[in-house]
Amino acid sequence: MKLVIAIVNSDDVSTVIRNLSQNGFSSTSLATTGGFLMRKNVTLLIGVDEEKVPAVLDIIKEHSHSRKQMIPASSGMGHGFMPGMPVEVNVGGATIFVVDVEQFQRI
Ligand code: 2BA
Repeated sequence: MKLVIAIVNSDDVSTVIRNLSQNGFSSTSLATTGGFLMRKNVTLLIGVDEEKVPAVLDIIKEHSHSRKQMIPASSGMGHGFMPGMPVEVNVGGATIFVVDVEQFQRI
C-alpha cells in the first residue's frame, strides 16, 4: 500500500478529485497554503495499492496544469517587504510525494 500526497492548484482540484473518484480512487483533501507564494492550494491524500500508483499519477498529471503567477512588487511573502519589479513564478501542475504505508485500517 502507498500513500500518494499531491499538492494541487485550487483551480484544478475539483476536476482531479472527480476523475479520481470516477476511476474508483478515494481521496481526502486538505486546505493548504504554499510556503513561498502564501497562496491557497489543496493537498490530496490518496491511499492506493502499489500497482495502481501509476494510474493515480496519470489522472493527476492529466488534470493539473502549470501556470504563471505574478508576485506583486511589494509583496511580503511572509519574509518582510520585497522592493522591485513584479516577479513571474512558474507554478507546477502538481507536487507529488509517494510514501510507503505501514498499516491501513478502516475501523
Ligand atoms: P509555493 O511554496 O507557494 O511555491 C509556488 C511556486 O513558487 C513553486 O511552484 C515554485 O515555482 C516557486 N518557488 C517555491 N519556492 C521557491 C524558492 N525558494 N525560490 C524561488 N521560487 C520558488 P511548485 O514548485 O510547482 O510548487 C507548488 C506548491 O507545491 C508550493 O507552493 C508548495 O505548496 C508545494 N511544494 C513544492 N515543493 C514542495 C516540497 N519540496 N515540499 C512541500 N511542498 C512543496
